[in-house]
Amino acid sequence: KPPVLLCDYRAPAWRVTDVELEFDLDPAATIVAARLAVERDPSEPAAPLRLDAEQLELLDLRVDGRRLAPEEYRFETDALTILLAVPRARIETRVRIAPDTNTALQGLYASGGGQSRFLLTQCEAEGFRRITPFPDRPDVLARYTVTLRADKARFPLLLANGNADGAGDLDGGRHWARFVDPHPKPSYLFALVAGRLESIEDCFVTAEGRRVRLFIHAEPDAIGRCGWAMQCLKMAMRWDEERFGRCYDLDVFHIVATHDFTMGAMENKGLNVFNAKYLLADPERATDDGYRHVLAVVGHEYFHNWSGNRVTCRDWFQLSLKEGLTVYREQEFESDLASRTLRRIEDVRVLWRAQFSEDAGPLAHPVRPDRYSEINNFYTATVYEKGAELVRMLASVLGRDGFRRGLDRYFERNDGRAATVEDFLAALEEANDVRLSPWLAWYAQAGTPTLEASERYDAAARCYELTLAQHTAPTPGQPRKQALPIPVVVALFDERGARLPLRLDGEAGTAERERVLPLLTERATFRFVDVPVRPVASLLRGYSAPVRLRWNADADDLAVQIRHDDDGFNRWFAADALSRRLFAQALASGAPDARQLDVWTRSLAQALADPALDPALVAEMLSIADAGSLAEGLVDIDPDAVHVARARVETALAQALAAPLLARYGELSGATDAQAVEPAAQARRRLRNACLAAVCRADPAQLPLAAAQFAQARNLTDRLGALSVLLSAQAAGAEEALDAFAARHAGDALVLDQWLTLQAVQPHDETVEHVAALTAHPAFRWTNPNNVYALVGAFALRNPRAFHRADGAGYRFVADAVARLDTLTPQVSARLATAFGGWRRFEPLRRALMHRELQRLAARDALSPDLADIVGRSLA
Ligand code: HT7
Ligand code: ZN
Repeated sequence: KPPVLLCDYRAPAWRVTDVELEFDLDPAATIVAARLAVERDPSEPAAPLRLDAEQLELLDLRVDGRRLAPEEYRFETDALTILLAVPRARIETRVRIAPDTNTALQGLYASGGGQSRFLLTQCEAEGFRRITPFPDRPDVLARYTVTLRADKARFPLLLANGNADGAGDLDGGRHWARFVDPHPKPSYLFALVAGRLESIEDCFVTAEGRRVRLFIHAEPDAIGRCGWAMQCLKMAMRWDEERFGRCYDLDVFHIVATHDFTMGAMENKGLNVFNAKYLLADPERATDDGYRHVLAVVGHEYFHNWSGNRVTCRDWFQLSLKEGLTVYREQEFESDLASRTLRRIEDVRVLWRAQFSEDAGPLAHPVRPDRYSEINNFYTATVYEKGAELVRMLASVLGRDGFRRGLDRYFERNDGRAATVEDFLAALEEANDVRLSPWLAWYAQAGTPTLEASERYDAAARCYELTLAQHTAPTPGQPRKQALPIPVVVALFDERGARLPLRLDGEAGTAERERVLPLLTERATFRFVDVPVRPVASLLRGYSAPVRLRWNADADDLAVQIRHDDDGFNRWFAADALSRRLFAQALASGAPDARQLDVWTRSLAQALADPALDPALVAEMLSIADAGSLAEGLVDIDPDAVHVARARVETALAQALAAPLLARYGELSGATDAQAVEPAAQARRRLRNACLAAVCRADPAQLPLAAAQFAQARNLTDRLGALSVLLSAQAAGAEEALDAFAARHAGDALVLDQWLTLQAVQPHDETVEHVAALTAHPAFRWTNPNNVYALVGAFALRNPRAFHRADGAGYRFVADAVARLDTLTPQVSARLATAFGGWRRFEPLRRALMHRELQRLAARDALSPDLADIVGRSLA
């Protein structure tokens, strides 16, 4: 189908003010009756009423009570168009849909099995049109009243958005429930759930005095694992009040868990639906990362109540307006409640791995794309992660209070409206009396800017000059790039880590510990005066802009930063920069430079020995970037060579630090908090597992330590950490450990997904055959997106060595999986196909093999629009 263009946006010709929906729920055949109050925009006197409609069987159609004759409407594969001469009307439709056979997981579908099979919806982005004919676009906001009817024994729980407005019994063992949502909303926020679920309840009193009933609903075997999520929800509600002044606005808030979901969760008004993976947690069955993800995702969906629901997007081009802003709010939430430094490191790792590589390939697009063929393919790292970085930059430029003022203005101005990026910037501008229009270029321009830094110190003049230059390489459809505003946060230190003044030539002194250098043009030189000694510059502190920093800093200077920088993120950033340099040397000449290797390992030895340093930060410093991230920016990539060079650097570190790593492992093993989940306990486990991995890498004779940890583990983090070491070393007993793990966790889908992933990411020659065999395991179903991502997704996107096996077996396996999934869940198939997106950056043999698989996919009959879009753009 032809792409949708941002420049073609037109306000809707018809508005819907009120919607009444009645559902007769049945998994095989559900009847949906809709009554829409529609009003014509007076400036569109000739426009017919176009209602999106997909996969619906139309049973009845009336306007103002009169059944329409065939010549008065058109019912096509994607729309119901009605020719209306009046300025307003009441449209009534009745359609039939089949939730049971809906494996696309968009619209109304069924989840779970047996007794607890239940019905639920997923409408973002364009799923509502698979439920009822409707102008399914985010700028049509309406008030909804929803009545659900179903068999009471099979579906005792009935839920829809908003406050409950009556319920009762019906003949034939059926019952009904009605819900009224007082807040006008776009159709993508509609939701219903019906089934036999169990519930936990709590309560929250908002700062405005509203008493809100909180519920989490899950299948019977899962309800016992929802306590942590409930705590997270209450923390999120309080935090949004305190940090951003945002209160909840209904009398009830529901969360429902499902194992059948294509994404993480969905922020439907007052009725969030969660992938069980991001809701369930207990010490036996969730890792520390799992606990933190629940905190982050529960927060994220809750924060959407304002950034997305109360103020929504005018069109899908503005997706980052809600997603980038909400990811930023989620990041701040976790940073305030747990470790700011750790969250920042993790976010930057994701940005580099997922977003920079997206920006470097054929799927590159701006944070606000200007065209799309299939909107589902734009829920990307660029829209989410880079979008959050843009909000972060704006927040740093305006300062904490200024940003809060601006955001208050944005919510106040746009409450109940569908807004644009321009509305967001205008509110920030007005509240702070600044000009932010240059920032629009960040939203419109794809590609990762490279920031080149060079320095010169003049001892006689006590002057330090820092020159910054930016450049962005062309991306598809954008051959020429403009300079962007880049806030570069800097601090200067002497070689013992004491701060040096930050006075720029011509300025009065400043006592600030760091300052922002605004790079607004292609190149600028900043001249610091009164600098008594050659400084060590700490650049881009806290990762103040999403750029690729090119700076040939002296290795000893990086060591000073690793030891002394008071920005934890930049300590890690310096360690990471040094490890990347060693990797590049190993790749180019077979071995890292001995002196720089020594500088690096000695700095990390000091970090390891420092009892005052957060163990989680030390663990991150010891964990060098994954192969995908290291290869980012390379051309003619040979994945085997990348693997070998990375392994050399990793082994060199492990061997140099073998004794202190073993000692620290021993110290941390004495901890008595195996089941504690607070950040300090998690940090200790993180470091302990990093030490174990390195110790066993340095000396396989230490593998019994891993076997012992596996046998004695009292939490999932330690058990999986040990199993991972045994598998990657292909240790004797690894197979038995795998089997023991599967037996212990039999029947627990989420834990078995981690078991599948652990096997899928092993960089061994035979992994592809092993993964293919695992698709026949009872724990794996092709129709379950969590299973598919855990096994096939992990293999394709997180195991470059095996995916890129030189005989092309990895590519064939993934392309076959993509083809198979396309007939089931196109969204998942399209996402997996992005594994081929970087094909042009590989050495000729791999390039040809990947290209062939893309062509094989392109040649298939009846590709879904989702997959056709990814394959088409990848080949263009
Ligand atoms: N806003 C939600 C997006 C989402 C989604 C999009 C397309 C297809 C299925 C989906 N499930 C959820 C998730 C979020 O960012 O909060
Ligand atoms: Zn979101």
